[in-house]
Formats: sequence, structure tokens, C-alpha cells
Amino acid sequence: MATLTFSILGMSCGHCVAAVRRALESVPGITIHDVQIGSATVETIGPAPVDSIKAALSEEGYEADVVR
Ligand SMILES: [Cu+2]
Repeated sequence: MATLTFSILGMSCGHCVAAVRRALESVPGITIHDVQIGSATVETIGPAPVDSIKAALSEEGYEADVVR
């Protein structure tokens, strides 16, 4: 298990936090550790599905990049 932190552009309020959380919940192979305005941290169970996470967030209108 590994921890993955994303910086996320475009988040501005609690609605964004909920939308990001919902998008992350749709990605298999991760559990959500924390979501805040501007960032999210997830635990990965297997290989890190970075592209799937970016795609799910992009669909909601947020641009995400791995911090670490
Ligand atoms: Cu918002």
C-alpha cells in the first residue's frame, strides 16, 4: 500500500470537495485518505492508477497532478 497526494486545480468550495470525493470513489484500487480544497490524498492498494484518477477528476472539471 502506498500513499499518493495530488494537487488539484479548480477547487474552490465544499461542493468541489464533495465532487472530487465522488470522482475518486469511482476509481477502483484506491481508498480516499483526505480531500481538501486544492489537494487530495489516497491510499493505493495495487499499482497506482494515476491516469484513471486524473481522468476521473478531469471529467468533473478539475486538473490534478501527483505531488508525491
Ligand atoms: Cu466548489
